[in-house]
Order: sequence, then structure tokens, then C-alpha cells
Amino acid sequence: MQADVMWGSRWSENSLAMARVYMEAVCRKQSLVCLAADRSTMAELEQLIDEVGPYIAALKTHVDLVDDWSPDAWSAFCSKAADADLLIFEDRKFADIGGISRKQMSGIYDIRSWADLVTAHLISGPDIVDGLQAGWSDVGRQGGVLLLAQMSSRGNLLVPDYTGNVVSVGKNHAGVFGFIGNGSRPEELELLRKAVGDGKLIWTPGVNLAVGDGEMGQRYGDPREAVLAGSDCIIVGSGIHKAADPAGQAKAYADASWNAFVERCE
Ligand code: S5P
Repeated sequence: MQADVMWGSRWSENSLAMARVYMEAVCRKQSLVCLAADRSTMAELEQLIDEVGPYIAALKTHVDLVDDWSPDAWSAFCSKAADADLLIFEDRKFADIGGISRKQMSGIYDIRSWADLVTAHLISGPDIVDGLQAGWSDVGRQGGVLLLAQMSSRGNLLVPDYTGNVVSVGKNHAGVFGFIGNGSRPEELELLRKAVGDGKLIWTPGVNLAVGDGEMGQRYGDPREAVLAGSDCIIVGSGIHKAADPAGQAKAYADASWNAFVERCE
């Protein structure tokens, strides 16, 4: 089925080109999975793309946790991701003032040149989104910002009032691709979806087929429940990259997310 039909008002009410690129990728790959590729060597990262590329729609990186990072190796890795039809999402969680965030898009990692999406906290105010967008413009590229509206970790300080403020600023900002919501708590996610409406996407970490508490305060909810509660993308890390059979697990997450999406569309 066509992406515009499947996504309905999420498609028609979203004006950001990058959001439609993602929505089309989901339908092509029949997967709402973004892999959190939290491995610490270039070889391990490349191996992950080879194994799970067909089952995921996007790839989330933490460029600063790679031990043997080099510009050439990273550029080869990004080409591999493009060949595997993946959006690249650098989870940098920017939080500084607009002008500094713009500069942080360059520097040694030069995130603006390869990332399609980045995360940001809105704690410093709305100019951070303009700063990040200016970073992409500086190299003639376009990208989208995912604002952290909720978090999956226990005891986080993104309380409902804060979430509401992030949503009211972000939903009207053209540079905002969507919001990070808490995949471990479907009831919180439903409230977030109500506040966001259909004009922006919601991506959710804190998702695992084994529901419960994870390492160091991480919390996990079920992929199907997250999608039914309004998530447009499940961000899965250790559930895939630490599995004995990453490809088999990636397929299981792809199927769970896609089936829930189809159920949501009916
Ligand atoms: O609230 C959040 C926001 C993010 S982006 N909680 C998170 O866990 N994340 C990220 O999602 C985190 O940085 C990690 O890369 C991924 C979750 O990985 P997992 O191994 O717990 O699935």
C-alpha cells in the first residue's frame, strides 16, 4: 500500500520532506525500527549494518562512543548505511544556545555533513532548532531535529509541564521533525500523542521484547504497545545489537512494529 494511504493524517499534516522520506522507508521495508547502533568499534558497526540493514528503517548513532573513529572510516560507514537505504540519526542530544549548537554541528565529527536527523533538548530555548538547521544549511544539506519531550530513564526531570512546553514550541517549528517520547510507558505516550497531534512524528526508545528494567535505570516497554499508543518509530538498541542473533531479533522487532502499525491503520 502507498505511504500516504498508510500514514493518513500523519502524512498529510506533516510538511517536512525528511518526515516523508522516513514514512516511505517504513512502507518499503515494512519496519518501524530505528537501530540504536551502540557498538564501540567501526568493524562492529559495519557488521551490524550487514546483518540487520534489511530489517530497519533508520540507524541511530552516538559518534562519540566509537573507539577507533576516523573521518574515512566514518564516511565509508555512512555510505554503507545509504546503500542499505537507512536514514542516519546522530543522537547528540544538543542542549546549548543556538550559535554554539550550530558550531557543534561542525567540528571534528562534522555531524551536519552526514546526519539526516539529530536530537536536541529544548532546555536552552527555541533558538537551538534554528542553530542546528543553520548548521545543515552551512553545507547545503537539510535535516530534521527530534526534540526530547520525554525520556525512558527512571527519575528523569522531563516532567509533564516541561513536556507540554516542548511540544507547544516544537509542533509549530518547521525545523522540528518530531519528538522523542518514552516507549516504556504507553499511557505517557498516549498523552504525548494527544498533545502533539498528527503534524509531527514521535520516536520512542525504551522498547524491548523483554519488558521491564534495563541497565542503569533504563526502562523497557513492549514494541506493539508503543506503536498502538502513538509511536511512529521504535528505537531499539541492546535488544538487537547484544542479541546472539541480531538479524533474527531485528526481524522480530520489524514484524512486531509493522503488524502494530497495520493494526493502528485499520
Ligand atoms: O530517553 C531516552 C532517549 C534516548 S535517544 N532514552 C534512551 O535510551 N535513548 C537512547 O536510545 C539511548 O541513548 C540509547 O542509544 C538507546 C536505547 O538503547 P537500548 O539499548 O536501551 O535499547
